[in-house]
Amino acid sequence: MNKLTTIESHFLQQQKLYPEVNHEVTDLLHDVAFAAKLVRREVVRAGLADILGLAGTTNVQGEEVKKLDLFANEKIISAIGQHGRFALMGSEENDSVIVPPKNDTGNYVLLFDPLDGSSNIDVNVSVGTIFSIYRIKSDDPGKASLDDCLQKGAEQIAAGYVIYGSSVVMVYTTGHGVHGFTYDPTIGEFLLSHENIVTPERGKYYSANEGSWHEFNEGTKRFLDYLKEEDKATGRPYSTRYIGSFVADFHRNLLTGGVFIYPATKKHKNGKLRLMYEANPMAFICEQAGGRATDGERRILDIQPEELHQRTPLYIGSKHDVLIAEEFEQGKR
Ligand code: AHM
Ligand code: MG
Repeated sequence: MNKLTTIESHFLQQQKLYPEVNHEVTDLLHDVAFAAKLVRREVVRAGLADILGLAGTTNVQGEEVKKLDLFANEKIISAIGQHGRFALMGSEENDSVIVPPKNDTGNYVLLFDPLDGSSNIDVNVSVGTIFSIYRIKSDDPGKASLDDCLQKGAEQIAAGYVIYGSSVVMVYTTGHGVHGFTYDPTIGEFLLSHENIVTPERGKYYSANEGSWHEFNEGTKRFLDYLKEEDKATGRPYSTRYIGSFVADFHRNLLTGGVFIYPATKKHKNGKLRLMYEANPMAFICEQAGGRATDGERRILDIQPEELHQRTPLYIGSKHDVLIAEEFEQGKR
């Protein structure tokens, strides 16, 4: 039988191998994995909301039923915030930075999207939690400010996501490869299932919301047309796969190879996805797995953020495919 590796023992292995992955960092990751278990517990029961009480109403026990994304947000803030390891937190669900209790002891900042793709929950489609960790710039956690949150993605010390799908998988990186763990509900542990994920150099899938065709610019349209042309030498046509849940689309493309695009459109002039909560953590993971992530011109991880909820166009996935997307976006093809 294979030796089982829990996520906690994997964190400790990383701690032994890499000096910058110190016990503070592994404690933070441990907190995130724990919070993910709490969110999972509710997500897998989402279909029961109709029976136990619709969101916004009271359930049979007379308790108020919260919308799952708000529930996930509150759980993550309370489960992680209470340990005093983070000076500040930022969530896609909160307009401004969150100051956790005991914030004067934490040297780190946590940015997260508690339940990405939450509009898919009612139809039983996979959703996910995405997170990103930075070290504060000053030596005094009590003085941490918005500036400590607005760091370039290249400064992340760890990032990851949890996908609540047919199984629950947590994927993370500390800058030393990308590792995936599948949750075993019988023992309540995430177990190593995808060691050192390497994404294919070139994929066979593309993921884009082509319903927005008339809102795309000419470069995006030409790129999508190119992917659909037949050319055996370059493996075209590619197949379309679009779930509309970023974590799920990203996770599939990471494992099988492919390119996900959410470009600037007439409706979403700066793209739809958030730089700090979605693009940066996934770009860090993607690059660590050998892929590429840009806004069509710039490396995502090099963008200096100006505000917490900033949006960005996003081209992410297999290196070769993202490079071609950029050439179309830049009018070179
Ligand atoms: P949300 O933050 O409102 O959940 O939106 C993010 C989601 C992503 O999960 C997904 O990639 C994208 O929106 C889909 O957008 P669209 O429906 O425009 O294709
Ligand atoms: Mg989101």
